Amino acid sequence: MIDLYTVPTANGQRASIMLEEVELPYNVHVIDFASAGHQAPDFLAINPLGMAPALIDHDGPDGQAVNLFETLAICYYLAEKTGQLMPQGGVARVEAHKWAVMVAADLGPAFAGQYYFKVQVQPPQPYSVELYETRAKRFLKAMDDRLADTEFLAGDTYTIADVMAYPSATSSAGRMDEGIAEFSNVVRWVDTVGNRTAVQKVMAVPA
Ligand SMILES: N[C@@H](CCC(=O)N[C@@H](CS)C(=O)NCC(=O)O)C(=O)O
Repeated sequence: MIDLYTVPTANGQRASIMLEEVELPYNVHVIDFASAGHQAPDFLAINPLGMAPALIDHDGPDGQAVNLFETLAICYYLAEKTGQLMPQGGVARVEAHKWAVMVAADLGPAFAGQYYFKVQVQPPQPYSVELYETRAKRFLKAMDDRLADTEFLAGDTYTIADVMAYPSATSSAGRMDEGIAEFSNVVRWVDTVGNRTAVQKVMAVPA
């Protein structure tokens, strides 16, 4: 059994979509940020960074329990554990790595900055919002160009790269005034990915 510790944000959605896709049973524990649940000693024992999502797999390698944090590490782990959503070799595997890391290292952090200066800080800081939204759009443009040539980010098949990117292109990009309208290939891909049962189940949970 897996225990998932999460919040209904883009990062939480990535972990939940991955768990739904690979069809492993899991319990959900929502971290209460308002009461600093992410800084509580019992949660820091699972994720010493004090961030959600995190999980415990009580049936990890060699039957031992393992704790995991960092959304991308969670996706890689579940892909390896189940043999799903990560091509075993070839160009598609390289592409899946590349685009999944792009979300974790570039697109996700750009939207995290945008969220901080547009939603969390009062009053919002337009200069900083523009800085982060300009960065996010640069990365969305790269995705758009890629998706002009391929159905999914890694190529012909749906992979962890799509799981990582979908919440950014929907939940996070929804905070931009024009959304993703200018990225027509991303719009087409959002439609395709958004029709998956696992994705619909997760995205129905209010964020
Ligand atoms: N790089 C981390 C980022 C996780 C993250 O920023 N989580 C937010 C919630 S969406 C959080 O826990 N923030 C609390 C904090 O930074 O103190 C990941 O990919 O899991």
